[in-house]
Amino acid sequence: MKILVLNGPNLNLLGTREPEIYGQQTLAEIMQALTEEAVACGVSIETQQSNHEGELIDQVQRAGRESFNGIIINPGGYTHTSVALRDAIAAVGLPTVEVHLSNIHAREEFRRHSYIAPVAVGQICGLGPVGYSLALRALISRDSNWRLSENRDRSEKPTD
Ligand code: CA2
Repeated sequence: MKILVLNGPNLNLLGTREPEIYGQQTLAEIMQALTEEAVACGVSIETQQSNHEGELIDQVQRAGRESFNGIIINPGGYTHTSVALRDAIAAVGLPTVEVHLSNIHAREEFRRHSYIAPVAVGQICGLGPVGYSLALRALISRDSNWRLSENRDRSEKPTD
């Protein structure tokens, strides 16, 4: 199983400013811990951060082309603005979990709306870095349930 983890604009600043909102850990530390967790679960993950909308869209499209099994995305500020990123996620059709460190529903009004949520399988917010870990577990559990049902369907098919 292969999962792409995407982080959007300004998340490279984590751990340097606004620790009361986003915590003390750097993005590199959070991604390192997530990678270790994935390895322990036998899952391969690739992590990317970009401050550019088009680059994030290119990464989503690549995940589709390269047969990744799912995407974890913290789209940062593009959550609240990007129809194009939403279209890319909808177009590739990979199960995608939207993650936010802060509780976007308890902040400014403009953060309450997400263009991404309707095309994601779920949204996790307000739980800090553990949100990425929960997203990973959700995708692994979804994938193994899907594989179980595929095997069941195959074994139930009548043989000639
Ligand atoms: O809570 C989240 O994870 C957000 O996606 C973070 C975005 C924000 O626009 C979303 O509404 C919610 C902002 C990321 C900016 O990160 C910074 C980290 C440190 C210092 C300054 C910005």
